[in-house]
Amino acid sequence: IDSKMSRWRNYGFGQFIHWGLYAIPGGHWNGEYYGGAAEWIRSWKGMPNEDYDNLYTEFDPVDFDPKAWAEQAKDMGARYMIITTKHHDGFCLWPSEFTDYDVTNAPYGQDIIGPLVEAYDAEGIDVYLYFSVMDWNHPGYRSKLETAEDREAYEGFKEFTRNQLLELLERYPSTKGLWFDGTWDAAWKEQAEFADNLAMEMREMIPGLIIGSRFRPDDYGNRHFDSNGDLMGDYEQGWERKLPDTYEDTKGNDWDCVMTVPENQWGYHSDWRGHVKTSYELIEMLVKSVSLDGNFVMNFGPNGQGEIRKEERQLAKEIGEWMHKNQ
Ligand code: JFZ
Repeated sequence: IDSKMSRWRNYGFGQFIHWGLYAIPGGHWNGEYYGGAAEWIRSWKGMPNEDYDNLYTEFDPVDFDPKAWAEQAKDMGARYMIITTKHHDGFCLWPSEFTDYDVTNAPYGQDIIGPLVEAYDAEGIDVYLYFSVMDWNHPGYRSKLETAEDREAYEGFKEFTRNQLLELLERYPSTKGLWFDGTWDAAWKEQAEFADNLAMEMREMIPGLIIGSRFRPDDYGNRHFDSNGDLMGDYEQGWERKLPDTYEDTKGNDWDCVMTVPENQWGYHSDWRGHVKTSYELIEMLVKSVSLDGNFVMNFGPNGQGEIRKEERQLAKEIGEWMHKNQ
């Protein structure tokens, strides 16, 4: 057992944070309610892309308090945190040299990721970067490669993806791991060799870097294992809003389960409908995850002002009390 995975195995509990431009509309546009996941509102036909793509001009989270977030995570008992550096919309929460679509061009005008990393590092909570390969903002991005032109454009997009990932690791060298997303497209499935080389480069930059199984392309729905049945990454990212039933289901691999508080919202939605999980339900899932040698990761979706909603703060408090009582 290598030491980096013994670090992973000691987490048990983690915090996910989905934060980006989608927090501003919070699941509504022009008074209309959008019932899909709030962070997917750009793909909703009720919201014109131009409107979404201009939301960055309103990104000014004056209440963002990284120290308070990190203290809350510490009190809750989280040992690692995953932050959306860039979701599918392509908006970057760090100043990226490779696009203008980032925090520096928003009214807020400052890096979000750096202060978060610093605050969580100070609390002794490991930081993982969420990164969506799929990028709705990049002109070279394609879901499929159908023409010679597509292929050429996509080469530029691959270079951009590589640049951004290396940039993130260079800027935030205390990063412990990566949580990948948006790798299900046909175009990415052809990039196995590129992904392998890039993974090697990233591991050279940060020895011990823990990379999730969603980076390496494979068939959607079963993208975690290669043809020999081996896991394509350091841990399996397949347990999303669901838990394995038995240890056999985990195939003995390292894994994490990422979980929303309401039914399907990751980003901030101002109107949660349907069942909202209680602290008891979340604790039960945490205990089950740990009993099956996995990590349980609870999601938070701060609002457009940078505030964590009171429902989530209350759950964090209740889970924290249980953690302290039982440690
Ligand atoms: C993805 C994102 O589309 C979503 O917005 C959120 O960030 C979530 C954590 O990840 O959604 C997925 C990705 C993969 C599966 C399900 C939802 N899957 O493999 O079942």
